[in-house]
Amino acid sequence: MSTQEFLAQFELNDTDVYMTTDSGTPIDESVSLKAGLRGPTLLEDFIFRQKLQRFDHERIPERPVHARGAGAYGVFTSYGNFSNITAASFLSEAGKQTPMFTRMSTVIGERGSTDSARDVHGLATRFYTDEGNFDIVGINVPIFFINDAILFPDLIHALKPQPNNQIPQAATAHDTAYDFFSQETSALNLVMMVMAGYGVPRSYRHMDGWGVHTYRLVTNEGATKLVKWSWKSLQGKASFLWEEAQAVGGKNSDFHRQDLWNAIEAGIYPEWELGVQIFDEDQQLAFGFDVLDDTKFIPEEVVPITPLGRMTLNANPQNYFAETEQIGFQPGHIVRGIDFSDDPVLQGRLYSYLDAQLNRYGGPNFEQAPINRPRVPIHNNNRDGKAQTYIPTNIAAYSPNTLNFGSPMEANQTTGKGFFTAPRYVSGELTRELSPTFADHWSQPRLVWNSLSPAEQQIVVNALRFETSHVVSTAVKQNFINQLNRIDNDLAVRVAQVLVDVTVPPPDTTYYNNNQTAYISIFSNPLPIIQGLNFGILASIYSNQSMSQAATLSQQFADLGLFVSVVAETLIQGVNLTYSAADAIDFDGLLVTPGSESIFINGTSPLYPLGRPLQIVQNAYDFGKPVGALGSASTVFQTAKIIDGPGVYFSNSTTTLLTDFEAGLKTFKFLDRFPLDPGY
Ligand code: HDD
Repeated sequence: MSTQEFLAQFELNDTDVYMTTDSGTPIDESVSLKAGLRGPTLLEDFIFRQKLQRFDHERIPERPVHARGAGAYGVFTSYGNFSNITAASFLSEAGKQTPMFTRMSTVIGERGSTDSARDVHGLATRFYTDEGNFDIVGINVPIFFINDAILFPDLIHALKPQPNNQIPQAATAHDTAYDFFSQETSALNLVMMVMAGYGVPRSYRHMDGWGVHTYRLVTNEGATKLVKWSWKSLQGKASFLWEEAQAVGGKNSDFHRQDLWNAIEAGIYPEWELGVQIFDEDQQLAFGFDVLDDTKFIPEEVVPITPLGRMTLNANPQNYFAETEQIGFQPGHIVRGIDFSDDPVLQGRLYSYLDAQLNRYGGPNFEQAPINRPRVPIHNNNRDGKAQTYIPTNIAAYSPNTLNFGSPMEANQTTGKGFFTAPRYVSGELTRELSPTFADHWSQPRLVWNSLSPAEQQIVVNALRFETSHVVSTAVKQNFINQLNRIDNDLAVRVAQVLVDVTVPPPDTTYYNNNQTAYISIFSNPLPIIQGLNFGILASIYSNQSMSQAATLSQQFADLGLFVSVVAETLIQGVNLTYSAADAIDFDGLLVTPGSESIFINGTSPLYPLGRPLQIVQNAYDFGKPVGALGSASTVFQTAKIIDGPGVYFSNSTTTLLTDFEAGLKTFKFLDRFPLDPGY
């Protein structure tokens, strides 16, 4: 059954029908029942009571973390038969397709917060396999903040808005967050990555995903390998600059949600490649750290990724609440052929997600919501509870039984294709402590720092200056600088420069190293494709030349697969965005048309805010985007004081501009525009 067919059985279609109560009685609910025309509303009015009561109960608790997100349906296609490494049925043959739902999210912000907040981003994927649901509940970086799940409430309490005033929303730039980061130093690795651009992805489509923990793959015969799950975006990785992310947050809180929705509606289906880093059971301590410590990643040079298949997101949900809000991912949704590791964070997550779903739904039958139902029948002795929607007919709701001929029968490794736990040796004295193999919190943040270009290192410095400048406590700032100094003395010195009330200790070289990996940098790698990026053509309705050029260019750029907006003063035919509404954040690149120059140079008109057209060009340049002009419109750039340089394109030929912009959009950000600290 296709996803569409499966969902169709739960859809409510309200076309050409009369209004009814929830119990099916046709009604008029547009006005309440009163005692007399001007009299009070009656308690008898069951229509009024039901309508209000249903409204009062519309909300369920938002997710305690990852409250804000967006999701879509898709399909997973296996590249081959991987039964040599796993018995998982969705990986059992080339071309095998499995329906999916994926939800992307920020972590800290509340349900109504902004998409572009600087944060780790969730990428939670559900495979509706023919042997049950399998969830990889991952994030866009290969590591986590903490290495013991018992610290999760501490982490989230420190990062969420402060308890006294609920400030700041969806931001780590405050005292409690940096107090935690400087005390629970396992978080430093992730903090470095978030500051290096992973915290502000250009869109959900432009981020990778990771399962983070070490998992096990198990074959039918019981042979095991350890793995790390990876999702590589086939759109490439791209990020905002921080100034841009803040502008996006103010102008369009729904930027990521809208980007995903628009791309899917336009048939530009985002894709990710699923892969695994595979290694042997006896390599758990072979990489210089413990693979059970989820604050460490295995560089891809050390263990390359083996591709397994491809996820294509190809359908938007029809109802945000029923589908995106009600999906309840759990790392404990696992299938035959996959197994857990002893990672203490994974172990804790196996409890917490089930508990969180129970709280959100108010009962145990949440797996019966259409979005949560497996696409295979379920059979067990779980019974009753709130909102049971099945009608179990077996009176022998226990095992073993004879009255139902022993059914449902227990399935195991040899019978019934059951899930089986791979044998793993566990032995030791009970102990409330972390393994010393988890103790190094500084070598990998150093590796991250080493792997960034000078321009990206400047991005990290600027980000940490921003964040720590918001910290009030001198002690917290000092503690954090001390920790940065254990990663890199230059980094500590540069961040401390703006703080003045702290001192940088002499270099603490204990963990300094020269290791690098080529896979961390976001900005050094061009995008493989530009389909689905936004492009602006700036025009003026007062110039025929401008409008006719805009029409031609609009078609040519749309042919590259871009979402093109022609911007002008009013929404006359051929214009789809006004200067009153447009902003540099609306475009990944923009082009000014000849004939429109005067509105950039004079910049005053009652039809748009003062100076807006020129401001759009200046901001686009300041946000590192490719910008350009056709023919005489290059004078606009002199007015904007933008000098010719990489990513600035002037030409009389539209063909040349098309080629330039195609390359420019792939480069995506021109970081050479931004000054480095003196000496770097
Ligand atoms: Fe979590 C949601 C990812 C550690 C407890 N988590 C949640 C979501 C993602 C992650 C993507 C949103 C799922 C969705 O879209 O509905 N979480 C992670 C990753 C972690 C991690 C990659 C570490 C590697 N999480 C973690 C720990 C705990 C939790 C250690 C608790 C011990 N996470 C939750 C939760 C949430 C959740 C409270 C909130 C709502 C939900 O589960 O369904 O249970």
